[in-house]
Amino acid sequence: MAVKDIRVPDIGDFDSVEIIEVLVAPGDTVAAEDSLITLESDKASMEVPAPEGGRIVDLKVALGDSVAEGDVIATIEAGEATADPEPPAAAEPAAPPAPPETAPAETAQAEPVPAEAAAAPAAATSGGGGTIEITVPDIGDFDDVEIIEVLVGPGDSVAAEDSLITLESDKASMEVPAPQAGTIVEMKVEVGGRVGEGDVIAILEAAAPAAADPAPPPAAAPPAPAAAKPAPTEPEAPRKGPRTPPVSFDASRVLPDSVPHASPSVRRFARELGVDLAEVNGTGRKGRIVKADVEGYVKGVMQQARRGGAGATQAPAGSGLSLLDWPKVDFAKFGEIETRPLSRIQKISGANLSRNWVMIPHVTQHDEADITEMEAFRKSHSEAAKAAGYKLTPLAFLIKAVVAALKEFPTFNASLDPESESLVLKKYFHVGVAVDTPDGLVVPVVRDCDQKSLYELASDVVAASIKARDKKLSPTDMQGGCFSISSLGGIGGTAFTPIINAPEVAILGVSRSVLKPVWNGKEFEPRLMLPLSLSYDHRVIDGATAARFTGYLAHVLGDIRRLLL
Ligand code: CAO
Repeated sequence: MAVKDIRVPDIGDFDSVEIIEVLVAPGDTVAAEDSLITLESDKASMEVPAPEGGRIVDLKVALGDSVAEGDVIATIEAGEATADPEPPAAAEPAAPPAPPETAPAETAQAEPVPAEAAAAPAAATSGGGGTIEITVPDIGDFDDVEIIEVLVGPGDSVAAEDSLITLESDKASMEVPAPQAGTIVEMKVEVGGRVGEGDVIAILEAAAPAAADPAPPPAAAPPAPAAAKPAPTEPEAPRKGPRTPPVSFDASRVLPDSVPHASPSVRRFARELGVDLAEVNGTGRKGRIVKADVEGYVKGVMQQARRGGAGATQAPAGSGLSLLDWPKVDFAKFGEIETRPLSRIQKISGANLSRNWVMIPHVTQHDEADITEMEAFRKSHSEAAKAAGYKLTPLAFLIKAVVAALKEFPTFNASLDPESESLVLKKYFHVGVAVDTPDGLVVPVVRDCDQKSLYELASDVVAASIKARDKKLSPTDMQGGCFSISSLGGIGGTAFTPIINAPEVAILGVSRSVLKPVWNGKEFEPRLMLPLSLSYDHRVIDGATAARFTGYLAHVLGDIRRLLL
């Protein structure tokens, strides 16, 4: 079977365009019109299709190469169904428009049309004033192309050559630039509409020509390649080159930052998957988005949704609910600064805290417990505790009370399992205690709290906090927790919102106890009140259960004899 060369077809008057994607490899079988490579300039991209079906024998180009019309990009062994020999370069590539019969390619090569003239969209003044109709210029032999982006709106000021809309066909995308500077008065098209050469896309109030403005006024402009609604039979006198290829193989123009660079096939692929390209990071050259970037984005979203469990959802693209990039600020511009690197603990706990805050729907229930009697009991035993070598603080009582509450409300001693979409209920009682260290926050776990005395719990907390501050905690010391307590009681405050320590489903924040006048039915009595702040995962626990949980905690802390029941 004959092996034929596949050549770059007529791509207009551009003789060096970069290959940004190679879509096939030797040995691949392709059908006629399958894309083989993607070419891209600053303003347009196009795919070069196979002129016929067959097997790719050899690739003659590589990613990053520059090619021009007639260059061999591959050799193909034509398949049986496509034995009809046809010159490869003439095989109607969908992307670059073929030159009209009146403008042979040789002429084009010899006398290229200046990019400015060739690429400029048609503009026609109406009534000789400053208002101009901007029309779709010569876009080759495409007469019904979809508008995929409208980049400006009424009232926007544009400079000459600023992109106004983006058109996309099956194989190419192209932008239509402003023929001159001015203010957009009206847009005549919208996303999803279809246009052909000569269609009016916008009305522009032309800016008064400045001395330095290189754009000549419309009347003095050289005849545009496509005047507004040109009669197809009229000769285009000054133009000798080919029909202008997709508006713009003009390297002088730059895409606005908001428009992601991607080939038409990648744009189509993203659209099919409902991916907003503005949210995808491009890893291709100059930040271009390639197919693998879109795949990676989708994979990331799926993994995130799975990790977040049954209730996790992804903010729909364009909803304004997705996370923005972190603001980059040059603080030194505003005054003196000092830069201090984050500690290892801060980096690790920061990542965990932000994941937990973003992925868990937190609600915080506030309550207070009357610990007047509990404190009297604690104080009466504090000397004995000190003599035994540890400190008996309210925290040991809180751990005891939490264990009792976890037994009463088992859904608080649980974790979500996103894989099986179920709740794992634990029969053990390991309580994490948040410890503030100079390097950051850590949460060692006190194990089997249901089997320990107050003294043992107090002793374990002291041992864990010493270990934490001496940086001696091992990863296992911080694993296996069922529920956490964050006590700021020794420091101060009236209430706060602790962040749940995933995969736990709740955390108790404790603030400083305060002596308050409490009405006992007959009179106000001074009582020592302990503020409780319970954050819970609303996917697992509802508000009524949370209120009962803190009520129960207050109940047992109000009379610690209940802990014996
Ligand atoms: N109300 C009033 N006083 C309280 C109290 C409360 N709720 N809790 C503790 N105190 C008292 C203690 O009795 C002790 O008083 P004395 O010195 O007179 O005996 C003093 O405050 C200091 O207590 P402590 O902080 O040394 O001990 P603790 O058992 O209460 O806490 C620990 C231990 C490790 C939890 C604590 O040192 C710590 O690191 N807390 C910070 C936790 C944190 O940063 N949480 C925020 C995380 S963000 O979610």
